[in-house]
Amino acid sequence: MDANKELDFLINSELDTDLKRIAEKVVAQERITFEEGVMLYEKGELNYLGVLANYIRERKHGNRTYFNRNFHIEPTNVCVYDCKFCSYSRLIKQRDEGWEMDVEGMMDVVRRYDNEAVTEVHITGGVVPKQNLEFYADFFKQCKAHRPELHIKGLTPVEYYYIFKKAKLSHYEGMKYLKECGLDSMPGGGAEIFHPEVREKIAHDKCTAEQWLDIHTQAHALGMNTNATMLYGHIEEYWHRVDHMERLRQLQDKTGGFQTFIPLKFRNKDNQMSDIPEVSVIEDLRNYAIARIYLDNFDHIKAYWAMISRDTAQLSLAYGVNDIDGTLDDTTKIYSMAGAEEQTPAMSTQQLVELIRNVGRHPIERDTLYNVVTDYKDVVFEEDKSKRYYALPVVN
Ligand code: V47
Ligand code: SF4
Repeated sequence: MDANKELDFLINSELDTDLKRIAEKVVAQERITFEEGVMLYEKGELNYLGVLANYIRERKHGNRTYFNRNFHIEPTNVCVYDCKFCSYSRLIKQRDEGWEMDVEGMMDVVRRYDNEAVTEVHITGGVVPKQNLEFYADFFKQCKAHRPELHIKGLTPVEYYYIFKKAKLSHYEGMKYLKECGLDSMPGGGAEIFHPEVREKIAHDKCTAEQWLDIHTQAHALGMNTNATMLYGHIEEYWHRVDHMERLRQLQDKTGGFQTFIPLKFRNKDNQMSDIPEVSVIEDLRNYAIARIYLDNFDHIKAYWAMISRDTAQLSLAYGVNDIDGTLDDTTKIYSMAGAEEQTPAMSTQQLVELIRNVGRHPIERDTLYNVVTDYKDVVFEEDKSKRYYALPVVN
């Protein structure tokens, strides 16, 4: 059944009147309210949410599903902050258990990819005093001088708030300076849950929601695109998730600078919240679907495969997701240290293409800004001509 027919079927079925009203709004492309967002979490069953989210996804993107070729640099895992969910960082007093790169060390990582067709370096990690404004300015300049076309998606408001304050620069001045040094865009980390009721319990000492949102606002004013995340499935209630998305939706209405929303599932290994059980895959899929429905002004919803596993990433493509992130090449430890299934996260282009094709979607390699690098719809990999493992026909 196609997405339109599925939705007609749903609306004409014996649905709860509130849920039917939301389905009608989705068809009419009307925005749902905060209360309706909470209602979706409380009453929306997986199949209902999947039909709505997939309808929106196919309306926006058809079957097109994006990935990129990227690698990460995590300049340090030592951190002045103490987020309760973080399995990755070591406090300054335990810094001998961690790593702290210098600019040359970061450039060594960049040079490792000199002969590979990567398009993006994603930089994120802990916060330490010596990795200050000039440290990153120096790295961005060297990186651009070495490989101008490599897109630098670097740091989050957590790092920026700290380094701009030390450098006595406003958020706008700091972002402008680093943009001039070569910064291209900002990943979505550090958002966690915005509402202070939760934020003060899980991330009490880092930037506030207002500071996070302001730094993104300044980046957008400078013409940069950025992403946004939400760390879900711990102590927050459903309405905190809707509040989080509401703040993003409002900022997006003003600036239009967000590209992608990335829900991040709380993983509970080796952190100060390890007693909290992880949510189920069903809840992950419901959450992707509600994000797709609620964030009507975000083009892309990403399932970060390194964090939720390849299988769930595949499933998510039927629940509103249209992007699964990139090759990674085992350059990030944030999730493996928190207990993710992928202990050495790396996928080749071919593996990503097959993962997407195997659920009948249309794989496209993108750059960070969603320009098409290679459309894999009809590409046959040499070594695979004899194999027939595509479960579903790939359509547009
Ligand atoms: O802000 C830390 C999260 C984020 C845990 O923009 C955890 O393309 C779950 O933001 N369980 C950093 N999550 C990663 C990030 C990201 C990842 C992929 C793509 C993009 C993008 C951004 O990781 C942190 C925090 O929310 N995190 N520890 C944990 N135990
Ligand atoms: Fe530091 Fe980021 Fe870990 Fe928080 S989540 S402790 S800011 S590395």
